[in-house]
Amino acid sequence: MFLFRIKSELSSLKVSFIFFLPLLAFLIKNSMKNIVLITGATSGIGLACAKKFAGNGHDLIITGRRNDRLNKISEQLEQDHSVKVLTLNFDVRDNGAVKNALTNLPEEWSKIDILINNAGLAVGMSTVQNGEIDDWERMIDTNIKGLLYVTRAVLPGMTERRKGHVINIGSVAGKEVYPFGNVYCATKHAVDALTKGIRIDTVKQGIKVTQIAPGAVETEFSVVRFKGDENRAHSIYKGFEPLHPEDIATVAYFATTLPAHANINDLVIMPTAQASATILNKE
Ligand code: NDP
Ligand code: 8X3
Repeated sequence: MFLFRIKSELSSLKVSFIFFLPLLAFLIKNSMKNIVLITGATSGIGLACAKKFAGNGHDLIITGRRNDRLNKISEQLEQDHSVKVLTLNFDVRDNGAVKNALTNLPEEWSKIDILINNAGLAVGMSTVQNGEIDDWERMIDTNIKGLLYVTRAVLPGMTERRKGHVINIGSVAGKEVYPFGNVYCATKHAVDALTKGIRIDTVKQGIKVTQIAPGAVETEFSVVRFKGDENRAHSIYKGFEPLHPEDIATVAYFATTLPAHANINDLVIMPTAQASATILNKE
């Protein structure tokens, strides 16, 4: 009789275990779910980050100017990873559009945990004496002012909740200056400085602020820099294996998995074949 009772209690425990386990797993997974805002997620590093974070179960807000791409990417990510994706179509250079999109978010999207400031570009390569003013303005407005506009819109929510992680995509160009890189290098040096400044400004609220500074990554970056000249763009990556955008996504994701007390301040990542901005072991 006693044995029978133990047996039946064990089997009911087994039933409730089987019943509750998936529920428990669901609750744990949801409590660890973050809302990750990635700017410039329509290609390259931003897109790779979107895939990485979605693949790890996080909900995403993805932004960019090419709305057709945003819609396709969001559909695919929701289908592949059962996460929620919100697309926001704006130009980071337009502070009105940035504010409108990011300060009027639906309640369920308003608590952004991780901001990846990735949208950016280089346009042209020339000396300052021969430089195109319009190219300079595009770089300065996107890489510096755009990053600031987005951060200004998102950061108050993080500091209020005393929780958040800002990851700025800098560059080796923010660590060194190379020939014909002048203005692009200046914008990435600004990202380097702003990363340090934002960390100082939010240290009391416990906000994590990280810069990831990559060397050569094969994306649409050089096609944009050389204004659509695909041959010139592809020639940049010939003779060595460049980084893949997924490599940057891997380290960005890793930075977000450290415990609350640990932060990566600055991470420089280059292809193994690259020793500095200008020294490459090309075959
Ligand atoms: P891509 O050209 O592939 O991606 C750039 C992304 O930025 C696109 O999604 C683009 O979206 C977005 N973007 C550009 N301008 C704007 C704008 N005005 N408003 C909104 N979104 C914008 O290049 P990468 O992935 O390589 O570049 C991502 C970041 O990485 C940049 O900050 C770049 O400086 C940095 N970086 C790149 C390296 C490389 O070697 N590739 C190395 C080091 C750093 P859309 O056109 O749809 O608006
Ligand atoms: C992109 C890498 O070396 O072209 O930031 O500046 S580099």
